[in-house]
Amino acid sequence: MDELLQQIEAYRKEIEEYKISGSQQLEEFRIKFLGSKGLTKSLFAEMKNVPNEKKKEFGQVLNDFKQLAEDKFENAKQSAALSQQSVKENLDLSLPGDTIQIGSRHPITLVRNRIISIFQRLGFSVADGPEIEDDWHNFTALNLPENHPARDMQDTFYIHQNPDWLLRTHTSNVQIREMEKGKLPIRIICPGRVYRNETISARSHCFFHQVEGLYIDENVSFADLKQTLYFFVQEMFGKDVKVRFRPSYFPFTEPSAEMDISCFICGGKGCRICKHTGWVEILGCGMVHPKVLENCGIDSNKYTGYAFGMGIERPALLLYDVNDIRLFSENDARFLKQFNSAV
Ligand code: 2NL
Repeated sequence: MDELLQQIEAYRKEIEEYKISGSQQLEEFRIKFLGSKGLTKSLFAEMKNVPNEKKKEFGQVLNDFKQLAEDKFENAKQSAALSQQSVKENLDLSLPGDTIQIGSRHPITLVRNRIISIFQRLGFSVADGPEIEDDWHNFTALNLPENHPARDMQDTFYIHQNPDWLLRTHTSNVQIREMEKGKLPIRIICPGRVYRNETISARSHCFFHQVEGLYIDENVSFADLKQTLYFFVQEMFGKDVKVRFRPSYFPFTEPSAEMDISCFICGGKGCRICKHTGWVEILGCGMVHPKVLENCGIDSNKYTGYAFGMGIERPALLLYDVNDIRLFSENDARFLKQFNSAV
């Protein structure tokens, strides 16, 4: 009996150390340990020679042994099947993986980021605010009179009446909220999406993007505004580009101006883009109206400031030679993947 147990122990070791690679070795293993003339079978045959009182103990040892041999066989069979499968499917695991499609930035994002980074270099920080706004922050605080056409239901998307909630028509609401916080000086740039109830066409949409800027401190002058915007234009459109300011009117600035740049397509000679004038209008600006400052709790005798606002779509159309504003919001991958910049 002891001899038999020692023999079994030796077989156990042999099984544990047995290297099975390939189907031939697998079959050899099966015949040797699990076959009808195999070791397991002959060990079980020894049962009849074991004394009755030891039969139970010996049976247990035999069963464990058989289990060990079967587990080894099943595991080896499975891994053989797996490697055979990869051979069958012609899998070459050394090949490089499929390339991952890297997305591209949206053209509006590209232009917005360029505008932002130029102003950040001048000390402006980016401010953000809600797209759903109340009447005060979008209109009243900005000195927009009660009868102003922008307040008309036809011009603005109202979401709720009394109290009036609407989709902001410009990002000035962010600047109003910043001024209301009462921390001065303020030097911010406010990019964002704005909404106007306009008929959608190749040239205009009911939502578009804007960047507005605001600088408030003691002794801020129109000269500061001009110099800042001139720097911006040179960085954005090139060193040769000229600017001109034309008097204009906005209820929230006084004086107000419209800024044109010399056409960067034709260099000012006149082309289709500048309608043969040599100039392209790109933004509106002015000194913040004292009433707007007072509406936000700022002492207009002590502080002055300038503000400006520009659309992003128009320069994006010009810079990328796109002929239809609707392409920016159609999500057509064939259009979008042409802008493969990582900036
Ligand atoms: C345009 C003109 C402009 C402003 C926006 C502004 C904001 C505050 C106070 C005063 Cl809180 N002004 N913003 C000023 C002048 C012009 O935008 O044509 N934008 C596309």
